[in-house]
Amino acid sequence: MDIKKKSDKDKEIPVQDFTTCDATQQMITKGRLDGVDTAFDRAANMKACPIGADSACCKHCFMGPCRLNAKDPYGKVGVCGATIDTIMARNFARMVASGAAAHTDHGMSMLDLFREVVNGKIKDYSIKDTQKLEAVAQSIGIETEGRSAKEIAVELYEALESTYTAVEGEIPFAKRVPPKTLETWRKHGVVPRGAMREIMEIMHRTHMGVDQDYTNITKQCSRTALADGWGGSMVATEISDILFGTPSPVSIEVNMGVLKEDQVNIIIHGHEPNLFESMIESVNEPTFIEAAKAAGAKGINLAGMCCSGAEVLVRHGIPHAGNFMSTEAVLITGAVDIMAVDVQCIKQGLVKVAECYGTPLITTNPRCRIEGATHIEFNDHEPKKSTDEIVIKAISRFKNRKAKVQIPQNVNIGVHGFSHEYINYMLGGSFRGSYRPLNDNIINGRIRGVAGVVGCTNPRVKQDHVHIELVKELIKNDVLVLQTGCSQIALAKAGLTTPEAAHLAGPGLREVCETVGMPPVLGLGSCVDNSRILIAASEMVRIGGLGDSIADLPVAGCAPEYMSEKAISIGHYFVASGVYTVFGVTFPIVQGTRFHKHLFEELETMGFGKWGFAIEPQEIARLMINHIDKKRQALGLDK
Ligand code: CUV
Ligand code: SF4
Repeated sequence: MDIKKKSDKDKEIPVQDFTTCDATQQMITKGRLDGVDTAFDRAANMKACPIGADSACCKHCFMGPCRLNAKDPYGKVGVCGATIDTIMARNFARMVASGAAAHTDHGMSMLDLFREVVNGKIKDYSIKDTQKLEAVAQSIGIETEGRSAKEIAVELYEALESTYTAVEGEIPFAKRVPPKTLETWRKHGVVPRGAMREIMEIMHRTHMGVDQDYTNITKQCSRTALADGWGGSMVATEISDILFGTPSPVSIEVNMGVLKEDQVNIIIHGHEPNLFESMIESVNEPTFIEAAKAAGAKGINLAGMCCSGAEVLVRHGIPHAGNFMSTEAVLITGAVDIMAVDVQCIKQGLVKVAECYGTPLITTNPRCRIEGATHIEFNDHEPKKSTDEIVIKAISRFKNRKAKVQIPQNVNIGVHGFSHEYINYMLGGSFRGSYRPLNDNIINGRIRGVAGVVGCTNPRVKQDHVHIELVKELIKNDVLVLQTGCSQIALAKAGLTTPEAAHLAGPGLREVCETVGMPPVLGLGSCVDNSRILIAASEMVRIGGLGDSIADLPVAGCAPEYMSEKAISIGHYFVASGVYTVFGVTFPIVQGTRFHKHLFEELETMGFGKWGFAIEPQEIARLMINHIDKKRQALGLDK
C-alpha cells in the first residue's frame, strides 16, 4: 500500500465538515488511517483559482491568455479587445457545448443500440416497452395504428436520428414543446437543429474573432442547451425506456451498507445503461453464482453508483451505493471486488484508491480510458463478453481479498422510479390518468408549486447538506420536489424518499401525499432523465389552468451542489425552456456585469426563464419560493 506523506501544509479538516453522509465520513476516516486521500482532501488543499472562478480569463488564442480584473471588469480588455462580457459569454458557451455534447453523445449511443436492435443485428437486447414505443412515436406524429412494433421502431429511429444530424429545421421533440414556449423560441431563433450542428456552431462562434456580442452568444447557448434537454437527453431517456422498460416505483436500498462482506461486490459507475443491463444478466448466470460460491462467497452482489446506478435503481430496483462524492469512499471499504465504469464523472483519483485496496478498476468504453485502469471493452454486439469477464475478475478478487474490509452499516430504504408516465398514472388513478389532479392541487393551493432539485455533489461544499436542507425547506413550504441524479441519492440517504416523509411536508402537500400514498420527494432517475421533468412541465401546461407556457408555471429548478459542465447545460436548457433555475456552490461569472444581468434578469423579460445563484440552502429556498409565489400571483391563484 502506498502511504502518503502528510506535509505540514496539508490541513486535516474534520470529516464532518466534508460531508453529512455518515458512511462517507467513516470511510474518509479509514482512508486517512490507510494513508489514502480523496477529492475532499485535495479540494481542501487546493484553493480554486479566483480568476477562473469568475470566468474572467480567456485562453482562446495565443495573443493571450488574457486575465481581466473581476473587481474592475470594464477597466481592461483582452489583447484582441474582447470585453469581459464577451469573454464570460464565450467561456459559458463552451461549458454548455461540452455538457450538451456529453448528454447528446450518450443519447446517440442509445440510438445506435436501438438501430441495431431494430434491424436485428443485436439480439442481446430487445424492445421491452412497446407501449412506450408507441407513445413516443405518436408524440412526434408517427402513425402507430395497425402497424407492427418493428415498423414503428424503424420510422422512430429515422426520425430521431435528426436530433443529431438535422442541418436545418427543428429537432423532432420540438413537437412536444408547449406552443407558446415554442413560439418564444422561434421568435428568438433558438429552436435547435441537430445537436452536431449546434455544438459545431458554438465552437466556431466562440473562436477568437467571431461572435463578440454576449447576447448573440447567449442565443447560441440556448439553442445548443435545448438540443441537449429536448434532444440528446430526451432521446437517451425515451430510448432507454423503450429498450429496458419505463420506471415505476420500487422500494429500494441505498447507501454503502448495500455492500456485503460475504459476497462478491460489483459496482457499476458512470452513465450509459447498456453496460449495467448486460451486467445484470451476467451476475445472474448460474455458472457464475456457482463459481462465486466455490470461491467462498454467499453470492454476487451488484450495486450502482452515480447516474448508472440511478438508471437501474429506477428501472430494476438495483441497490445504489452512493453519489459522486462517495465513489472514492466506497473503495476504501475494501469490500468492492471490482468497479467497472463507462463514461462521465469518473474521477481519475479512483485509480490510486482502487490500487491501494487491490480493487480492479475497469474501463469499458472506448471513449473513456484511464491510465492505470484495466480496459475491458464493452461492445453492444457482444455485451456479455465483457461483463462476463468482469464478473470472473471480481470473483477472483474476492477469493484473494487482502484489504481489510470495513463496511459502513448504513442502509436507507426509499421509493424511487417516478417516471413522468407513472406520475400521470398515480395522480389520475388509472392508466388513462392525467396531470389534472396535480394542476388542481396547485390551483387550490394545497401544493404551492413544483421544484426540480437535481445535480451533483461537490467537495467545495459539504456533501449532501445543501441538497437535504434545501429540499426539507421546500416541502415544508408545500412545494412538491422532483429529483434526479446525485441529488436524489442524497435525499434517499436522508430518508426523504419514503411516503412516511410526508410528515415533514407542509399541511397541504402532506394531505396530497397521504391521499395518494406518495413521498413528497419524487425520484425520477439519472441526469438525462431531467428530460422527464421537461415533459412533466409540458403536461402541466397542456392540462390547463396554469398559464400557456412553461414560463408561466409556478415551478423552479436548482442544482445546489453542482460540479460538472453537464449541469451548466442542464441549467441553461431549463432557463431557455422558461424555468427559474438557481445554482449553488459558485457561478462562473462576474456579478454586476452586463452578461450577468442578461442571464439573471433580461432572459426572463424575453419570455425565457432566468438564472439565480445562492450558496446557503435557506437562501436558495427563499429565492425559489418567492419565484413560485410570483408566478402564482401572476396566474391570479393567490389573491
Ligand atoms: Ni449524471 S453529472 S455527478 S453522475 S449528478 Fe452526479 Fe449524475 Fe452530476 Fe455526475
Ligand atoms: Fe486574449 Fe482575445 Fe485571445 Fe482571448 S481571444 S486570449 S481575450 S486576445
